[in-house]
Formats: sequence, structure tokens, C-alpha cells
Amino acid sequence: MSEQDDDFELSDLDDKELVEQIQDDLYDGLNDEVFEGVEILLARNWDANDILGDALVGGMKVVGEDFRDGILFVPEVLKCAGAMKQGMGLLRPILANSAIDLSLGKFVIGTVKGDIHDIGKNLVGMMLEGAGFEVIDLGINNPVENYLNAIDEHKPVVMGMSALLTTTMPYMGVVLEELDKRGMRKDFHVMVGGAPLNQEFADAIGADAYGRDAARSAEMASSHARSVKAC
Ligand code: B12
Repeated sequence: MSEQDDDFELSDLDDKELVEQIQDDLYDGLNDEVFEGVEILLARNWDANDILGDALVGGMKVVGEDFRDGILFVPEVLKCAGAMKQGMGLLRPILANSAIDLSLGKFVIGTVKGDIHDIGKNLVGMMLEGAGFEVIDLGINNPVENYLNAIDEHKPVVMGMSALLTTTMPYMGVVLEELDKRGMRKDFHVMVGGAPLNQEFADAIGADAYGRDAARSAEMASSHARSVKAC
């Protein structure tokens, strides 16, 4: 995006300019600058959720569009992802500390086999921690066995799968079929998410819920866990 030739202090920018600058710095993969920008917004009493949505996810949206249009390539997008993670690292403890109830149960989450995208999954994990779940993060590229083993070991109240590619999202159906075959579906809720998914797809593969974004997903998971606890 923009080349920043002039020397200036991030702290001299007003809020709107700073948000735009963080988006630019994220685009340019500038870890330290993104970190500092997020720090300044926090010091200005910005809500962590707003920083996440406006500055970080907003910046990543532009990255996504330029990646799609062939303006950015994988190595550059990886740098952007690194910068996004720097900012998220600063917000994680704040979002997680907002927990009111720490006993909603366990949430197993992982990106499906063949897929290495994890930014959205990590955001969901952060929001779930904030909502009061113990999150068991299986990471990326998970074959069905990883989900089965984690379910056996952790007995979660919700299991979540993430996919960012149209070629990997059908694998969620494979995992669900295996759970069905083993008669495990009644034991926990299955949520799916990721940019190419929608409610229709979630219904077609028989998932219990589709999470459009991190905040909504955490709300949905919490209300499910609370209803289970109430029984
Ligand atoms: C960053 C990125 C990468 C990074 C990933 C780094 C990382 N650590 O994640 C790198 C460079 C590695 C990468 C690689 C590739 N990528 Co990529 N990538 C992206 C990009 C730009 C952003 C994704 C992202 O992080 N979004 C921000 C997060 C916050 O949003 P999100 O993931 O959607 O998550 C939110 C919701 O969906 C939901 N959610 C997500 N998961 C879950 C899970 C649950 C349980 C729930 C409830 C909710 C939920 O909540 C999240 C938070 O609000 C997207 C473009 C885009 N707009 O999506 C392309 C994109 C996904 N990539 C794409 C492609 C093609 C690839 C490659 C195949 C490129 C290549 N030729 O090698 C490889 C695939 C590698 C692989 N095997 O997985 C395409 C996919 C096209 C398609 N139709 O499938 C996209 C759409 C770009 C494009 N427009 O062409 N990519």
C-alpha cells in the first residue's frame, strides 16, 4: 500500500489516522509498528474488540482482496499474517480476561486437513477464552483422527472446525460422517466456520451451528454451553 517516507510518530496521529496507519502497516507486514499502534489505541482506552475489528481485521480484509487480485503473493501475505498475530498477541490477554464465567467447559477447535489458515481460528479461540471456555487448539491441517482423539481425551462441550479453502471445506463433512458412524454426535455440539462457508453449507453437512465471525461464534457457543449446564 503506501510507502511511508516521512518520519513521524504514530502517537501524533488522531484515532482515525492511526487505524488507517495500522491497516497500512499490517499490509506492509511491519510487526513492530502494528504492535505499537495497537498499544497506543489501548492507551487511548479503545475497546479491544474495536481494535481487533477496525484495525486488524479491517487491514486483513484489504490484504485478502489484493491477494485474490494477484497484487500480493504468499510470502507477502505471510508477513501480513505475522503482523496481524503481533497485534492479536497484545489483545489476547485482554479479551481472555473479560471472562465472567470460567466454567463453560471445553471447546476443541482445529483447522481441517489440507488447510493451513489459522488466523480466524485463533481469533475465535481468543473470544471463546474470553467467554469462559477452556480452549483446546489442535492447530492446522487436522485429519479426522486428531478430532477423534481430542474428543476422547477432553470430552468437549463443543467441537469446532475451520476451513478457508473451497477445496478443504468438504473435509468437514468427512469428519461429521465419521462422528455419526461412531454414534458420537449426541455428546457435543459441532460448530463450523471460515470465510467460504455459509449457513447453507453448514446445514448440508449436518453441523449444529455455523459461526460467521468470532464474536458471534463465542455468543452462540456460550448460549449452547449454558443450556447444557442448565439441564
Ligand atoms: C492470510 C491468508 C493466507 C496465509 C495464511 C496465514 C495463516 N497463518 O493463517 C497464507 C499465505 C499461508 C495463505 C495460503 C494460501 N491461501 Co490464503 N488467504 C489468506 C487471506 C488473505 C486471509 C485469511 C484470514 O486470515 N482472514 C481473516 C480472518 C479473521 O477471517 P476468517 O479466517 O474468515 O475467520 C473468521 C470467520 O470466518 C470465523 N471463523 C473462522 N474459523 C472458524 C472456526 C469456527 C469453529 C467458527 C465457529 C468460526 C470460524 O471467525 C473468524 C473471526 O471472525 C484469505 C483472503 C480472505 N479474505 O479470506 C486468503 C484465501 C483464503 N487464501 C486463498 C488461497 C487460494 C490460498 C493458497 C491456496 C494460495 C497458494 N496458491 O498457495 C494457500 C493455501 C495453503 C493451504 N494449504 O492452506 C484463497 C482461497 C480461495 C478459495 N476459493 O478457496 C483466499 C480466499 C484468497 C483469495 N481471495 O483468493 N493464505
